[in-house]
Amino acid sequence: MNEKQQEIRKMQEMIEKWQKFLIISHRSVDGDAYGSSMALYFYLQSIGKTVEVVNELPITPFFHFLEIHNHITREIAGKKFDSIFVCDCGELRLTGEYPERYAEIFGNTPIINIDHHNRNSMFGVCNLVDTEASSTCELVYDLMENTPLSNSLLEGERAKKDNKSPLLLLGEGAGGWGGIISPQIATLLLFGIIRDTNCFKNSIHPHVFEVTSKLIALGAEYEKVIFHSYKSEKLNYLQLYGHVLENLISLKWGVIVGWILTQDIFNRYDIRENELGPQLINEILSSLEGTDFAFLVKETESGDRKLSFRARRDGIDVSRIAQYFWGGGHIQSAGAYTKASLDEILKVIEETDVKISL
Ligand SMILES: [Mn+2]
Repeated sequence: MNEKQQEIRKMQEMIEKWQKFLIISHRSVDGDAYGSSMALYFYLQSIGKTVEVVNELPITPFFHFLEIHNHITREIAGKKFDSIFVCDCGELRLTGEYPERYAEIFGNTPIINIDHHNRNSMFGVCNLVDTEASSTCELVYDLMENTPLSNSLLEGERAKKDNKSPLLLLGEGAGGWGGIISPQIATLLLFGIIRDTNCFKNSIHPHVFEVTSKLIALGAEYEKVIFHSYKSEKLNYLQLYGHVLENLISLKWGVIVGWILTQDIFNRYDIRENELGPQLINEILSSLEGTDFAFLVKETESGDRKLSFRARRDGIDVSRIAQYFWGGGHIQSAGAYTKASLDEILKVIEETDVKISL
């Protein structure tokens, strides 16, 4: 049994033993964080557990098609949990203010850590961390697939459908406590994989396609995910893209490019800062010739700055730049919140590029 299988086994024992779970992911939630958290949420409910998902920021319209907004809470004061799942988070502090604000909960409750970031501080009592995985959703799938269905669920499914039901791809035959991957859960997991791989352009290995294939067999709504991710851009967003291309900041002869979006610009295009996802920076970076590193600075409504960094070439570790601003992320994709001035931000980006020897 390898290390990953051991952690999955440990996690299964914890899920079986405990009843009340809290699920949290990073503060600035992306598709993989929502996909993995909500898939776990519906899965744990299906096996009779009590579950809450918490996030301090309201869900943005981009995620509304997933129909998960009524299932996310912001308030956990005075509540008790047997265990906390932290999804898609390299460090506990990236979940936002909850660990500090509810120190009595976070300090006294065992944490289960599921993640694929390269800098994970292994803060859980159980750490399913695989830096080779495309996404946390892929790992959540691995957990579910390797958990046998309970006999009663298995029989119930057999009674409803014939033996060829795709549900029985999972956990066939072994008596246990596991639940079923419903089409809704499959859609959430597929969404996370598609978002984190930027539609199968990054972090690709054979297992990603195996998992994707099984999720589609289980009823994941592939077309719906693609439509909402890549085929439904609003005109004002495309006009903002036009502004961004016109006002590109080029450093080091175009090896580094970036954009600064102030509240004035968001107002001009009638877009709220938190509605603009990483799509913009990903798309431009992946199509520009000769550019290895892109950054985006967004001014938030409270006047802070939200930073996103993306690298395309091996050897550039943008998570180090994010860490300077107390953020985190992957080697090629990282972010941070900061009160630093624009001058300081640009200076750090320019200086860091020397250290990473562009
Ligand atoms: Mn992720």
